[in-house]
Amino acid sequence: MKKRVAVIGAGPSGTAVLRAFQSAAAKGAEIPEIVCYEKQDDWGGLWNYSWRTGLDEFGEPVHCSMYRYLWSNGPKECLEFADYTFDEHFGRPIASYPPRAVLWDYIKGRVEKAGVRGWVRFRTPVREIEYSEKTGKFTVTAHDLVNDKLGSEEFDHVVVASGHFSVPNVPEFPGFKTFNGRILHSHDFRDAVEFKGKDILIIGRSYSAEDVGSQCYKYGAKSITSSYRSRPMGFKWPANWEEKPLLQRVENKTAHFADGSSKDVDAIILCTGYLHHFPFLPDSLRLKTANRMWPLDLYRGVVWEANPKLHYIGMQDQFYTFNMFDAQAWYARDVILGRQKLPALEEMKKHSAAWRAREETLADAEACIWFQGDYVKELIDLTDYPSFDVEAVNQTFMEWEHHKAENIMGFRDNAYKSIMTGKMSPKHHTPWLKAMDDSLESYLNESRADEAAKSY
Ligand code: FAD
Ligand code: NA7
Repeated sequence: MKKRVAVIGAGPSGTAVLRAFQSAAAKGAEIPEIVCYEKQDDWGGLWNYSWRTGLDEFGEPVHCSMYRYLWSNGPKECLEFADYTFDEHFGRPIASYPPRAVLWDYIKGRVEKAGVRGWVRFRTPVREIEYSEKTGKFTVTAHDLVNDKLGSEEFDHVVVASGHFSVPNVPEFPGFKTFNGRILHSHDFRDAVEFKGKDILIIGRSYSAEDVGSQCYKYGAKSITSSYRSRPMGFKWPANWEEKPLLQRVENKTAHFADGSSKDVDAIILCTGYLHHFPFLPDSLRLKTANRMWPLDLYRGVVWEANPKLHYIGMQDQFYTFNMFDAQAWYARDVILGRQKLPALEEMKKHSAAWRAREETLADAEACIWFQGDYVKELIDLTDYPSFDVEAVNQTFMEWEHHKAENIMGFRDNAYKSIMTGKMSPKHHTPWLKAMDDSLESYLNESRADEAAKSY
């Protein structure tokens, strides 16, 4: 009987797995039957925007953590698929920091071309996975939400690609119960216009804090105060943005900080990150980790060491995204197809420990980027994923970091060269701070591009 593989999630990681198997089949390989379970009604993962927060129409936790007006926070040249370029998708070079809708279109374009939509069961969250030592198979139980039916099926392999930026980490600070305004997590942030004219307090110092605060600034917040636990973000913020050490307590509308200062605020947005959350997995199969560059227990960042028939894609903290998920997916595919031989458990653990030891020496974002670049290189060298110049991607990340340090509200106005095609991307027709419309149509509007080229 044909082997069966279950893929959990059809976001960028899960669709990378689908494309990996399809590309092997297109080259004549015999591939297993693939069933991809996806709880949303379309593919693309976080890039598939929903206005909903909390629970959806079926009572399921809403996966979406993205918001209106979200533009890529890194250059698209760093995430480009090596087997499907932006030029191929859009028919011409486009600017470097596309809004969410544009990247969603790109992600979908590759798998639509591959013709694998039929492998996905939409609106079907996985509820439980069990492994039987006796049969050597997994039983996957999933809920067909539309027909309200639970069903179980057996699989030889499972690939977990359910993401880890969806279940919020929500700390409580003293006095939250007395706060007179709205307290929300960035997972539930949707439209910055809600905060126009308001004094906003942001907790956190990472990508969500930086970008949610920038959105609020762009759409007219009166002031932004961001409060950090470890160290400030340190960008050259606009005049109405202040960084403060950690929030100590809240009394009614007043927030008190560790340096003794205070500020009256209308809303508090917790940009305090996310939990790796896999309620469908038993202890023996469940990855338990903080958001970091090298989670343990995964050989080559992918294979569950304690049971190598189980794989995880995209579980690391991310500088590299889409093309790293591809590198992982191609590797997982080759392990499943028997093209990659796995060493003994002790060897796998030694290999992971070496990466972890290096991870612990990483001092800053630049070091993390080179680390992750080396990891991506290790994987692409092992498979037939089209090779690309990882060092050139790292260099583009370095330029991005410098552009942010120069001008945090203007870094998205820069353009970079595609590593995959060698072509320079055009500048966008409108500076990011003035571009209020985040639709695909507006972004790709060439007549506006001509106008802007004259005035840039
Ligand atoms: P996800 O995109 O989260 O997809 C996981 C999929 O699994 C979802 O479709 C979900 O519905 C499904 N799923 C979950 N549980 C189940 C279940 N039990 N059963 C069935 N299906 C399930 N990356 C960038 O490269 N550039 C950016 O600008 C950028 N901005 C970001 C902004 C925000 C606010 C966030 C939160 C993340 C951002 N990222 C960005 C990182 C993002 O994690 C990746 O781009 C990418 O979406 C990760 O893909 P994934 O498939 O691993 O996870
Ligand atoms: P991250 O990158 O995991 O960052 C979480 C942030 O939350 C980080 O700055 C933490 O502070 C902070 N944090 C967590 N708990 C607390 C408490 N209790 N008090 C104060 N601060 C806290 O998550 P993001 O949401 O920013 O980014 C996730 C993805 O979304 C990323 O890929 C982006 O592209 C978009 P610390 O730094 O440890 O001081």
